[in-house]
Amino acid sequence: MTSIELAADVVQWCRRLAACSETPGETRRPFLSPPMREVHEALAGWMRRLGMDVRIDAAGNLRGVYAAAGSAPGAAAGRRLFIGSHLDTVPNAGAFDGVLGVVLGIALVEHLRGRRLPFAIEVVGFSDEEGVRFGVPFIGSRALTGLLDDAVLACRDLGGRTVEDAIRDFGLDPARIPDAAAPDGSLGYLEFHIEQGPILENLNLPLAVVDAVAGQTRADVWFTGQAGHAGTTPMTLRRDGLAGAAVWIAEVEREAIHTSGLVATVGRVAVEPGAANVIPGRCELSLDVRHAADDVRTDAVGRLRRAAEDIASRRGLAAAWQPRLEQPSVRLDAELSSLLARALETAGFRAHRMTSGAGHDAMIVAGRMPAGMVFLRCAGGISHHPAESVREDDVAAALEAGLGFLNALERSHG
Ligand code: HGY
Ligand code: MN
Ligand code: MN
Repeated sequence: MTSIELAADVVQWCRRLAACSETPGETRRPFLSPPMREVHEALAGWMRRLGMDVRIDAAGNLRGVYAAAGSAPGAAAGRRLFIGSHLDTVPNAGAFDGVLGVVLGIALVEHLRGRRLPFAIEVVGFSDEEGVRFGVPFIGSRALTGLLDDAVLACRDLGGRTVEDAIRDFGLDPARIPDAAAPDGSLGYLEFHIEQGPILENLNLPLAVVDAVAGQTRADVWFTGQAGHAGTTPMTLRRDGLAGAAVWIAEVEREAIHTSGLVATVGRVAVEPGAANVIPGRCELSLDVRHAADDVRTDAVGRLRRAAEDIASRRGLAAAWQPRLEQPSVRLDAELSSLLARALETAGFRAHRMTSGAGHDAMIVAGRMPAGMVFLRCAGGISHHPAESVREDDVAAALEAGLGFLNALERSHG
């Protein structure tokens, strides 16, 4: 198949897998949810047809190994290149965030047309990057890097199940999590991902090489006051948890607008008891703060935490703060990124270099092996939304650049 024919296949695969969802009519596929099994079965079938050894590791990651030249398929070859991304999604997701990187990895193996390289290729579909079900992201890539610890395994979802329970519920054995770690001496990790922003579209470029991934802080914040009758309680005697939270949300937005390069989001609000004629006694919020420079981000988070306490004390409320994630910004591997940039240019594409505002598994895997990323343009920069889409010619560009990258790696490791 030509790269444009294979690209059409890739887009079709992503759109087909988008139907694997907990919710009919939208794409919603959290960590180890039933539709994840459908995705595993569909992709495993394609991988096996390409002669790959396929398994699901104890963290629910889909793992397919395309053996190196001169070694029997299935041989445990330490030297391998990982290519992958995540298979979980946010609620009401698009069809390409995460999945595209896994499908492109398998398509690149198909693009080799049976040719074996001096290193194995392991395509990995991570079980959780978004953190939607347990409030803690990167469960799959933490397992690959040996960082899936008891604190994460003990996190509970809204139904009270822990991560460990969910692994067992899926038919996996948490005791085998150490076997999920990448072997020492891995060559590196490559992640293709949609940009999830408007830069490439504005530059009219199909691809970019990602130099760094912005750090992020995630936390849950509570404002607790006193529920009461909406009709009989004078305004001066209220301790309204939601009203206090609303003042703080406006402060979160003001802080981000006035701090250059900072983005801050309150994406989830839960009000108790949640009835129209009851003054809200309690309000729980999520906070997500990102910046390329860690000190700018942590200073801003500190100011927002103090603001929550000040607002609460002025209103007779109690403020509580539960950190969920402190992820420093990560510079990706310079050598791998240069090799990727040369592969893009050899394939005829300008190698724009950029920082990612979105978090990615590459920022976790970078702690264990050299990691690199290639962004693909996405229409309108839209993501985390059903309107998410990529162009087939940009996917073909990624395949051509990816094949060039593999050939360059073959020359340097032949
Ligand atoms: O939230 C993020 O940055 C990514 O989409 N998980
Ligand atoms: Mn995402
Ligand atoms: Mn993603």
